[in-house]
Amino acid sequence: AFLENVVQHEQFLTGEYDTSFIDSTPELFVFPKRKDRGTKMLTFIGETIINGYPGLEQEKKPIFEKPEVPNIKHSEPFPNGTKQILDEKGPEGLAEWVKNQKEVLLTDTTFRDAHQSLLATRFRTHDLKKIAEPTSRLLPNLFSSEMWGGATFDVSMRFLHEDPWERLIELREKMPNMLFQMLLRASNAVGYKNYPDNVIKEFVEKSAAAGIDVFRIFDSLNWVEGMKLAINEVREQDKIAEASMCYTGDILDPKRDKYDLNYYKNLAKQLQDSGAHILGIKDMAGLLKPEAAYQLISELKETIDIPIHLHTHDTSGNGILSYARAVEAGVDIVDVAASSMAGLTSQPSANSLYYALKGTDRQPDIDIKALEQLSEYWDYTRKYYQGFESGMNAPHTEVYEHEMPGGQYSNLQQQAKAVGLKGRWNEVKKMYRRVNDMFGDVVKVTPSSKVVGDMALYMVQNDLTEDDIYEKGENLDFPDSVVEFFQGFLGQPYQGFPKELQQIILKGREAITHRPGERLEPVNFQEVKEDLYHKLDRQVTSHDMISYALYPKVFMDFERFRQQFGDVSVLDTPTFFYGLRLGEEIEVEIEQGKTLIVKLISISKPQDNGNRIVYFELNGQPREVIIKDQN
Ligand code: 3PY
Ligand code: ZN
Repeated sequence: AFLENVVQHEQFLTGEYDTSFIDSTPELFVFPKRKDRGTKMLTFIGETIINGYPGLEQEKKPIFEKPEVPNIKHSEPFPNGTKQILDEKGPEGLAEWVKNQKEVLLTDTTFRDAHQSLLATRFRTHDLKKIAEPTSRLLPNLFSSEMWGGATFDVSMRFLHEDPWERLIELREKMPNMLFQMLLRASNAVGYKNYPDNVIKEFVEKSAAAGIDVFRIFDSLNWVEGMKLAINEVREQDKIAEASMCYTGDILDPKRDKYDLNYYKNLAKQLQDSGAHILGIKDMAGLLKPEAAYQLISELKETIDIPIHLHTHDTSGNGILSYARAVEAGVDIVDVAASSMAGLTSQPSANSLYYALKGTDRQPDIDIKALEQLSEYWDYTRKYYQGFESGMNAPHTEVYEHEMPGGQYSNLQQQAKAVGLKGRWNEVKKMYRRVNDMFGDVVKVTPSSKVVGDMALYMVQNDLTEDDIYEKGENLDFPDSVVEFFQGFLGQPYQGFPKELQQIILKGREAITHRPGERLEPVNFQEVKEDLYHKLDRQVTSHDMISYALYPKVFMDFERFRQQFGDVSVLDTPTFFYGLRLGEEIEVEIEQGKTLIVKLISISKPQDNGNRIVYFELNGQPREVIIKDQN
């Protein structure tokens, strides 16, 4: 194995080596572990058959119809799209181009926010990959595809056991003409807390290099101070900084005067002055009512010069009308999803908007037939993920009351289930709003929304009322996220923290008012690299280092999972979630041109120690794995 390593080493191959080569090249001593990908995969499938996929209740594998992928000619050159405009004209040139378009432009969120908001972010790369190239070829006029960031980074490692960077790189290859957009939580990157400045910079730099063009940057408290570093770094990379303000409250309600029209106008000006190429309006819960959308966009058009990109969630059912009014007021770009992945907690439907604007000169310029075909693919594929549906199946105007972000709804519901509050979801929603008011009416979006959610769960779980908090607060152990929020570790809320509650929660701990990232110890990436090299016993990429810096435990668990079960991203989704039926046979392409044929033959009864033997055929040969039955 040593000799093999030497003769395959790229430095050896280039001929540029001398006698110190062996001493200075420690990786020559890292030998590939005996890789038996077949056994690893069978162990994972066996595990799923016997013990199920965590979080899915249904045990029997449903029969799914196979989604149809639209026919495209792979050999033809890709039509040019917005990616080519950015590469040619740069971010300012692109922003100018956007302003000059008559029709409203569309961002397709199906690859990210739509499934984050409908299916707890569970869409796998396997299913995204299949529709990537057709989308790119059939809808080249889209402004962008939002396909990364937000919760996808964490969830892909934690629950899907796949590498988020691989998703980005693989999709990039299949969609060379389209701007790739990600959601960046400013100083919280794609996590739930502030990170040191150098982590944010490194993350932006590597995401840009791997293919992200448009960075939608927001701060969970609309604290511009917390966004400047990310905006600057995106500009540094010559990519598009879409600095965003989160919409909360109701500008039409004179009683909700904390966040009035002037608040948003000032914020928009500050973001433009901070270097935004585009202004994002992030209506993460879908609170922007149609008339409010009209007023807000009209006023902002008078206030700033950069294009305006509006994002909403259709929870209330008013999304299309809000967009239609925003379009009338001159919004430049809106976020939509393929119809079968649209509506409710997701974005409004692209297909519906197309028809809603018929007869106006701002109707989007897209191929509606193609869009319908693509929607059909998503429709069938969505069924694979039915176990993660939130159960909401009609418009839900109570969102105007609880104000919960679309991306949080299905996740918090899962969390509530996990802590034994399955039958008390209504109480949790009501408490969510009460906590918001106790906290001084805060912007609720990841991670501030998680803090509000954690507090609501904590109060319902412990049967605590608002009065209890003020009366018995000294003796209560508040969730860590709540304590840290009141310490200022997520930044500063507009008009500050409510002082009395802050004291009760902090119990003498100090609160900061500076930007957390600037005083956090920078991560020493060289050390991380060496540390990981020893832990993983393999070459460490810059992507590994960032994943580890952001999510050390999740990343290490993911690595251990991969060592135990191999790369499970190659499995089809029904098998990934449900395993195999007796007698079922599947083909798994483990790498290009290399396919395994797996068939489930039988399953033994549990032995005294709880172990069961699962009998397979792998490429026609009998194979068995032993799985501990956890039921
Ligand atoms: C995220 O931060 O993931 C969101 O989608 C917030 O709306
Ligand atoms: Zn959203």
